Amino acid sequence: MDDILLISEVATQEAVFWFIPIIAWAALAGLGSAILIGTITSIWGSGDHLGMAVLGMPESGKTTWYDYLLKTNRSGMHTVDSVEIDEFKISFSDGKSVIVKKGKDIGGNEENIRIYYSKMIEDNDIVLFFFDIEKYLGSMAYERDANSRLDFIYFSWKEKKEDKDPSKAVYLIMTHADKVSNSKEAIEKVLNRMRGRSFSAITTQYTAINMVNNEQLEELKKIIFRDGK
Ligand SMILES: Nc1nc2c(ncn2[C@@H]2O[C@H](COP(=O)(O)OP(=O)(O)OP(=O)(O)O)[C@@H](O)[C@H]2O)c(=O)[nH]1
Ligand SMILES: [Mg+2]
Repeated sequence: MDDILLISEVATQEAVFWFIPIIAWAALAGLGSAILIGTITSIWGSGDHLGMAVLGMPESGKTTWYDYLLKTNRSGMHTVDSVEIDEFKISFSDGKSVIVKKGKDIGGNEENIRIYYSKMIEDNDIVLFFFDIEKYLGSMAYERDANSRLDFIYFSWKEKKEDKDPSKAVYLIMTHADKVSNSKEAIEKVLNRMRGRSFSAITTQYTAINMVNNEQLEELKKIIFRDGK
């Protein structure tokens, strides 16, 4: 995998500054496997309560993400319907913390779109949309399915949260980055395919990640939950 961090051209000045420490950290750590990052910026201050909607495709790493945050071990077992997740606290070594509100780990099956998406979007502050980058690039049916879910997310957000900018709240988590030979190219291909779509406004915050690599998970955790200022 590449050892570069990809910063989107649309990054704001502030976001670029925020990424400098991450790049330096990755360089220092000599990570040959640093995750690729778009303009993901954390907007959370210490002690904030955050509502996180974890949505996405089947077998895309949603439960793996919760497993990492909660130190549980449920991934790989197809989440049936949904599992309630109690409020939990994420603490960092410098004493800062974020409280993640009570939520749900839902299965990626299609029926769950109708059952849960709308309400979860309404109830939460951020949406993490998980999909397998290798499958997105390799299967038209998968690409179409992921796109229609993103379309649904974008329009639900606009409808329920008119005043809040979805481009700052939705994160594309492109998993299985270890399955593609060149993550940077793969991410560009995905973004190119998404450009011009109705939901393109929610494609500015993205990352490609190998979800079975704890260093990368830790990096993503910091990016999403840490106050970047
Ligand atoms: N190699 C690799 N495996 C991954 C990655 N992300 C998830 N997996 C594996 O993919 C399988 C499915 O992961 P889950 O976290 O259970 O997926 P999910 O999105 O919760 O799936 P459903 O609950 O069925 O919708 C597990 O065996 C994970 O270890 C990744 O980035 N790379
Ligand atoms: Mg699951």
